[in-house]
Amino acid sequence: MKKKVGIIMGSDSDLPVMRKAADTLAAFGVPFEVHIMSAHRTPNEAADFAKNARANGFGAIISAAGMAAHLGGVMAAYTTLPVVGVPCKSTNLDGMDALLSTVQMPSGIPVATVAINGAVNAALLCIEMLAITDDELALKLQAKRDADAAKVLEKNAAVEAEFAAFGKI
Ligand code: RP5
Repeated sequence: MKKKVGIIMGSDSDLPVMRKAADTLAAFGVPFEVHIMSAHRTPNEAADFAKNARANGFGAIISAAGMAAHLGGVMAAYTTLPVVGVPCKSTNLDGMDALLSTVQMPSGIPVATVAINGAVNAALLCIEMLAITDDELALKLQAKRDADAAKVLEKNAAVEAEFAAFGKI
């Protein structure tokens, strides 16, 4: 059976950012669940989810939180599944608070931290982890890379054509 990805966010205010992770997983046909679980408002639910995640068929967890963002660290403390942290941008410090809170984990309990609001990369990283043992998923990842590269090559051709004359002045 395919492994699921858990998208866990500290608040519904993180959902506009994290929808992109859900969309990315859906586009790759990766099963996922989305939950609001807060490390400080609903710590028991967050811990229970992480403790049981492996037995419940998850292969990786995305944790998204803003401000003093300790959700990733808490999830990682309760599971040996890989946890990918998304620092969410909030009002006062532009997400730097969440970035440092998420990325600066002490040795022993890793949280693989992506960019501020980096929901798409968080999903892609989880897909890459699942693709280690799923050749079909690996092919889909390569196809996306190829399609993205083709778009850049197309844009480059258009820009080069637009400015070609200036090289002959
Ligand atoms: C964090 O505090 C959440 O992850 C959210 O990013 C931030 C603010 O939460 P709300 O006050 O909007 O619920 O726990």
